[in-house]
Amino acid sequence: MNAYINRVLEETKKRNPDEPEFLQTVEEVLNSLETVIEQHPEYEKAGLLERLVEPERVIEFRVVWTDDAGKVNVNRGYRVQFNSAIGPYKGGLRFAPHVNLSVMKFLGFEQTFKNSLTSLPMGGGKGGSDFDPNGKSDAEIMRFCQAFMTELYRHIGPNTDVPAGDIGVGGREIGYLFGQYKRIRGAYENGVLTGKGLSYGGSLIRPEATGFGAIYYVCEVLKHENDDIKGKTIVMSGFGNVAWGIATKAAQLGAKVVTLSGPDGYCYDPDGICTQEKLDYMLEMRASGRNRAQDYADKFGVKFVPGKKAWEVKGDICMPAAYQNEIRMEEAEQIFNNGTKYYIEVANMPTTNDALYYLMDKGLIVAPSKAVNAGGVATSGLEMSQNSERLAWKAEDVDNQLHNIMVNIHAASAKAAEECGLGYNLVAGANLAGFKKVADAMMAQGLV
Ligand code: 2IT
Repeated sequence: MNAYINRVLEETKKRNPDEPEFLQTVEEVLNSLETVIEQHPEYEKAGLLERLVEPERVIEFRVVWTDDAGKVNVNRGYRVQFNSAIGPYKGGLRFAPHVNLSVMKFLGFEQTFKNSLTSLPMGGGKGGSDFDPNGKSDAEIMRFCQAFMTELYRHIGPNTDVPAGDIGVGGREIGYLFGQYKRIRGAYENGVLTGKGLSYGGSLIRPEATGFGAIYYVCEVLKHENDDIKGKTIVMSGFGNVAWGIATKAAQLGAKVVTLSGPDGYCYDPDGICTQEKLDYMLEMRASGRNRAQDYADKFGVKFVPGKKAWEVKGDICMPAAYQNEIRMEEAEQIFNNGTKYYIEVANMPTTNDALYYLMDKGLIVAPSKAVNAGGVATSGLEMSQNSERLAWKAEDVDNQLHNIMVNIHAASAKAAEECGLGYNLVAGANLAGFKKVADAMMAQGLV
């Protein structure tokens, strides 16, 4: 291992002892950069990696809101403004009990590389709160969003930092957040948030974009392997917005997603989540706030396996689309033993590093989330363009651009790895390709 990378890794560990998720992603990314760091000794002189792993700014704030019973509640809000070398900070807001500084920083760091990969001018940021939206009334969600934005508004703007949704933050929450931002700012700046409703500046295809983009990326991988998506069986986790987009596009292309999962267990639907009724029901399940996968099995009379993960089911393609670190060594071994050929990460960092390297060593084709799920933020970038033009593009035009972006991300990643002598290594390739633009911009802008 390169001495400079090693030193930065050691220093990062020392400075952030309580941030395991953040250290995990830093390790994974820096491990890929050896060749390029050796080719550019000027990076070390400029302290490039030390700067890259330190967020430009971390904001933590108190969020006070009153629940329907009149009880006062306090949550912690975050916005990590990680890197603005190539554009305003851009990245989602996550509302979930597992949110903490380590999770926010890992997501912000990943976002920096992901956004660079899209080829659009967006820096990396992430935010959220340890607020749990499950089981909350609509009025409670609104009051929480208003309280959250009452602090956040002073840190964001269409040219500064543009948040969006993530786990626990969908169209409804973005609406409440935007309403409060507009009220406080006293100006109609709809470019401040993406994932908006169509009536106030949202983009067609944004809700579908992450899942559609993931399947477009899968198609590029299959093309590279002289294979075809038609007839493929996909084993997937999660049942949120991203999972819905995956199932929808897979069904359109003649593949079938046979599982979905939640905190309660997984459903196995051998016919595939292919009909409009099933796909629509996924959206209902998410909107219900019950956070229960079993509802799908009850509704369609398919098997539900309580307390288990879907990875015991055999399929051609595995697509974890739930949350971070759901694939550890045990699940990775199961996926390998099932004869899976393609392991396509979708959720941000769904795989522990040991499990990730294990699957690569075992010869599976492994695709990293920061490339596979980049269609979501890319389409947010397209929403920003429409807002600044004061125009709304047709669905077909947005979808075509999304498709092109995903084709380019795959091609750029494959090429970057190939050029470093790593072969068809999409994991290293995404890191290398994402790094290049950010590094060039940071070098050009001096010591900031
Ligand atoms: O993880 C992600 O890329 C997102 N949650 C979407 C971010 C965005 O700004 O659309």
